[in-house]
Amino acid sequence: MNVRPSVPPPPLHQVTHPPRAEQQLQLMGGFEEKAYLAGKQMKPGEDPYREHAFNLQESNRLGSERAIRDTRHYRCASVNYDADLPPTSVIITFHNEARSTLLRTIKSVLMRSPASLVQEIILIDDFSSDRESLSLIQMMRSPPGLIRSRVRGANAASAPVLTFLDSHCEVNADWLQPMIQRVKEDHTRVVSPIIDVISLDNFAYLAASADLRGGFDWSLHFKWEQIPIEQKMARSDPTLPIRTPVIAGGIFVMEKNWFNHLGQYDTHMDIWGGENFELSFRVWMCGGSLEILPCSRVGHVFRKRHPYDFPEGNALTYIKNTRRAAEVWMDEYKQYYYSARPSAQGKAYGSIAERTALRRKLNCKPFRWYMENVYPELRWAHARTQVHAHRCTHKHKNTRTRTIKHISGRPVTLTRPACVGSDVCVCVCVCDAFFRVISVCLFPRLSPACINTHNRNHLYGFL
Ligand SMILES: [Mn+2]
Repeated sequence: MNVRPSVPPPPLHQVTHPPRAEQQLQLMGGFEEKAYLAGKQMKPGEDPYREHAFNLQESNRLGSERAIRDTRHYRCASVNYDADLPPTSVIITFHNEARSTLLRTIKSVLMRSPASLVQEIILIDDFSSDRESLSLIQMMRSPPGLIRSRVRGANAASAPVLTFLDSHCEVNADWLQPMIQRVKEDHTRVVSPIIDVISLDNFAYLAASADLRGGFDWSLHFKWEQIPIEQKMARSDPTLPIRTPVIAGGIFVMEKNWFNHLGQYDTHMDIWGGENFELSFRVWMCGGSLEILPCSRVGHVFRKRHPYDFPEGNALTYIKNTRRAAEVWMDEYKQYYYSARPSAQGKAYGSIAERTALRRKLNCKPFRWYMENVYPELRWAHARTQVHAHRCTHKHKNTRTRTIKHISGRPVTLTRPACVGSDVCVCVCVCDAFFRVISVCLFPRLSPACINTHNRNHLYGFL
């Protein structure tokens, strides 16, 4: 998951949630928490960030239960949910997780979920080097990688709804009901909470903005972005769901049958990364939808580096996985991915035959439909990406035309009709969806013709 920009906590009334429902903690039976935590201690003088890329000393100091601020909009507290919501299996995959963060994740689920909704918590140990069993609710070891671990957990789940949760989280008040309600109303919805920020330094719980959704650029780099202004203006009720083109991927709720029907995950993806794009494209294009629910909040420790060992290196794994997503789902638009990530061209990505067969079987819509209906804003980003990524700027001096190497590898001739009269112009090629050069922009002098070109660029979200 990526770093989510946080905002200063709003001046809400300090509603905290002390441990409640003692009977839930009995689920943990005779679990010896003290012994478990004491079983792996930091060595004196050890760098507290070394092993987990967050401040382990702070995490250990906090204990397994703590009160956190209720970061929801105040109107969320008065939303009603059905009394007969279906139960869920909470699937937590972890890889070399610190014991204190993992335990806090589990206990926050037990403390802040209605007992009737949590049928089980399934812990999947994703090949950790700390092999001591937690002997908690249900625990399995898995072949390496987040993606395969999730599939393992989903296959083991006995409840009709799956809740995937990261292993360094703290769920907030009533986090589960809004998500299960939406899935109950329409089983094709895949929903996620607003992901609050737990500081990796001092473990402060910070409210994230409620105006963000998941987006990406053509290199398939995930980013949080503002909801488009028209949608924001149309939101009369802050408790309503936010449609999102992609989910961050670490925390979401989905019906189990729908998860299986849509083909679970692409298990030929390695370790970590890119699976959220593959899942998001698949959900949208094959008849479902993705939402962020503002009345559900889950805190997550956002880290700056991975604790995973990537056998092939972090970047190569990401490229292989995203290349698989692009090849299977992006149709002719995959060329933008390759132009934004030229190094992906030669990278082996394995066979995608099974996944393309799945796409045919499910009769999924083309990526063009996704672009037009789910993420039209990506087109705007597109021109910008190309120009920045490929430096097709060129000084024009006194020649009328100039041939440059285009991102597609083909030579492109830039003409400068608007440039007549200027001594020095910088020309920028901007390309449309089919790599046709659609304009040439000029600086620093803006003749009337140049201004037209400038406006045209503006139309494409460039400049
Ligand atoms: Mn995480």
